[in-house]
Amino acid sequence: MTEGVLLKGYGGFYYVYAEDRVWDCSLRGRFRIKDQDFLPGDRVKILPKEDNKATIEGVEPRRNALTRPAIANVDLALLVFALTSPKPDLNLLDRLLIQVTVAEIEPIIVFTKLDKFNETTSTIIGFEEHTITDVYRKIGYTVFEVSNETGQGIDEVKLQLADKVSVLAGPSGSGKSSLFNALSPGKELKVGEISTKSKRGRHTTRHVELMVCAGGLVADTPGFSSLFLPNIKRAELTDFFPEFNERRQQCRFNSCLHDKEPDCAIKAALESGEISASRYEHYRIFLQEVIEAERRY
Ligand SMILES: Nc1nc2c(ncn2[C@@H]2O[C@H](COP(=O)(O)OP(=O)(O)OP(=O)(O)O)[C@@H](O)[C@H]2O)c(=O)[nH]1
Ligand SMILES: [Mg+2]
Ligand SMILES: [Zn+2]
Repeated sequence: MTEGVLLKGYGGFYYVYAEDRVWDCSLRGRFRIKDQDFLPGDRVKILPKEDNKATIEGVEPRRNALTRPAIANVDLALLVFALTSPKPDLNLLDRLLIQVTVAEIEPIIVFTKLDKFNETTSTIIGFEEHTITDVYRKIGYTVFEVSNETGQGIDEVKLQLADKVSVLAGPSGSGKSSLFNALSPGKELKVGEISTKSKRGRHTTRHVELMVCAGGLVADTPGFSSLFLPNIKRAELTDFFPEFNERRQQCRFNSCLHDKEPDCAIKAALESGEISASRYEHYRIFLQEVIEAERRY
């Protein structure tokens, strides 16, 4: 028996990476698990047969799992957003940061399309930050700016991936498949070029699939534009905003939710420009969502 990682599975066919190769697997007869009960990233036990064929004999409990994108046992999440177009949806980025942190997955933010980005035309975000990269670096997140076209910044991202299971997540058109191609020359995934002749639409990614890339396994995934917050309590929300968390001791009230309370250190930091307006706005939106979800239970 050999241990491996499920790369993808559909229609009764499973592809498992083990011993530096990909095995075509089927489920063992008595091992009755529906397709949707497996996720890419699942650790499975396989019994090799002839050639590269094998049967799946068992599956290990998951260390973590995401629903959007659907994948298990992830070490690293690359949150991919374009600097230019589509305009980066920072509400979605802040949601993704919460989702992966709850799942105990390390996030890395990758801003793409650096070749199209021109700082003089970009919006000034706060007093101290001039770009969204500044905002997230100041909080303490690891942020890369890359061009999938020119290759600028790609090597730095590549260094993060060895011996890990990583997932690319973000909105449609942000450049996830293009980033995968830039990280893994030779393996050309289809990207969203619109064919001007046929106008038959874009090559948008439809499946989650792990692939061997830069010394690790990386999953390209379909883009999405909305995401529910995970099940957290109102008092816990600050835990997922590191720049709020480090200041909360200075709020007058221990139970301060940094909303309408007086003498709030978070609101003071917002006014002095130390906390970004977009981060605070998203905190307020998420707070309302969390409170409404609490009421429903
Ligand atoms: N100029 C420039 N264009 C890029 C860059 N990255 C991606 N693109 C273009 O942006 C478009 C969308 O790229 P994709 O890689 O298909 O985006 P995606 O995130 O995989 O989209 P979905 O599969 O729909 O989720 C394509 O036309 C790419 O050529 C970049 O760094 N610079
Ligand atoms: Mg894609
Ligand atoms: Zn407060």
